[in-house]
Amino acid sequence: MFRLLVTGGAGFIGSNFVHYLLRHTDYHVVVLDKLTYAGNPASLLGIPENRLTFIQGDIVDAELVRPLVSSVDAIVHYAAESHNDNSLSNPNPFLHTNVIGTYVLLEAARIHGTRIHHISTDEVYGDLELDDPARFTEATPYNPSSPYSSTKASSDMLVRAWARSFNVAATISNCSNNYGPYQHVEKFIPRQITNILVGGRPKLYGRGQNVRDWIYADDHSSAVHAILTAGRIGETYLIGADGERDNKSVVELILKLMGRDADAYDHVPDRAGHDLRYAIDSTKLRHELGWRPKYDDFERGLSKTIDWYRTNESWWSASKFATEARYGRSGH
Ligand code: NAD
Ligand code: TDX
Repeated sequence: MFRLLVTGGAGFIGSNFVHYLLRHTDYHVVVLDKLTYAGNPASLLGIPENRLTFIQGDIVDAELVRPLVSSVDAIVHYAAESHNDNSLSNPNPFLHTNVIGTYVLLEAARIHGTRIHHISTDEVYGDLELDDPARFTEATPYNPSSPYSSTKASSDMLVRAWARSFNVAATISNCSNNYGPYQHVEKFIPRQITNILVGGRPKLYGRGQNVRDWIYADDHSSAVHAILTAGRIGETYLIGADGERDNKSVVELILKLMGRDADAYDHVPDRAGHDLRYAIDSTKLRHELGWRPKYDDFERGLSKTIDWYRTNESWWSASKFATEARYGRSGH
């Protein structure tokens, strides 16, 4: 049986990927996750023991990582500190996990000759003007803005260097903004949905003109699996589903789908250094690997996501209070 190490498998996108593998493959998945505030073992409930081994640990711990890597056929590396706002208040864990953690995994992959797929973000390319006809491609120069995106850019550079200098069998994917079940309530879409569910109001940074390119998490998973199994070693693939929307429209759509007035939200101060627009051109992935997103209707995906938060309050309620207290202290 193919054994796959998934780092960060108790986080949002990692857990969606583990559920995807359960439905579409017969792999045995080994999840390595530190269970930071962002990791939730409840996201992996329902996965049978014969398909999943869960190990709580830090990817920076080389003594733990090396034997684990020697016991698997491949690695998909999701573990990261992932929230821009947190990186502005304390960059330190971002350096630890995103940079040193990736280095430790690459060294283990080099020593054991293990295939590794590295999960990255479109934010490494910086941002685009609202009226720029261009979108990010694999050839766009790196230009990260935040402590988060600069540590993700650093990790991508390490992967490229280990592939070239040590022939590590690596691929990289840079994906746009994900939404769907199991996303932490600190992030934009679940924050607004759960604010409404607890009787509060959505919070829009600045004027809400910033554009994000939304993809349903399950489509990200199918793309990663396609790259893992058929991608060319040493290559980078951009993943996106042509889902550009400005934040104000997204808040208004959430309010409409939840039966509230379209203007029932608050404006809060803007994020420092706030990237204006991200947009992905995923032609390479689509042409080379035949990948297509399944959830190309944002309103349908958003309705499914709202339903999920409505029916899974026990999954998110414990972290809601602490998250809003943190936002309250930063004025957001
Ligand atoms: P998340 O914050 O929901 O989950 C991160 C997971 O990593 C958590 O389970 C956490 O416990 C674990 N983790 C953190 N530090 C660790 C460490 N030192 N050792 C082991 N585990 C550790 O993040 P996410 O949104 O699911 O993002 C996953 C990956 O996808 C990240 O690499 C992120 O950069 C990338 N990405 C995210 C998005 C998005 O829209 N969320 C878009 C593109 C790329
Ligand atoms: O309450 C909010 N109000 C608001 O207007 C929050 C939390 C966010 N925003 C805005 C900021 C962004 O323009 O919404 C947009 C999305 O914000 P986030 O969910 O924090 O995502 P973003 O900063 O775009 O980064 C996300 O996509 C790329 C992920 O968190 C990253 O991990 C990924 O790399």
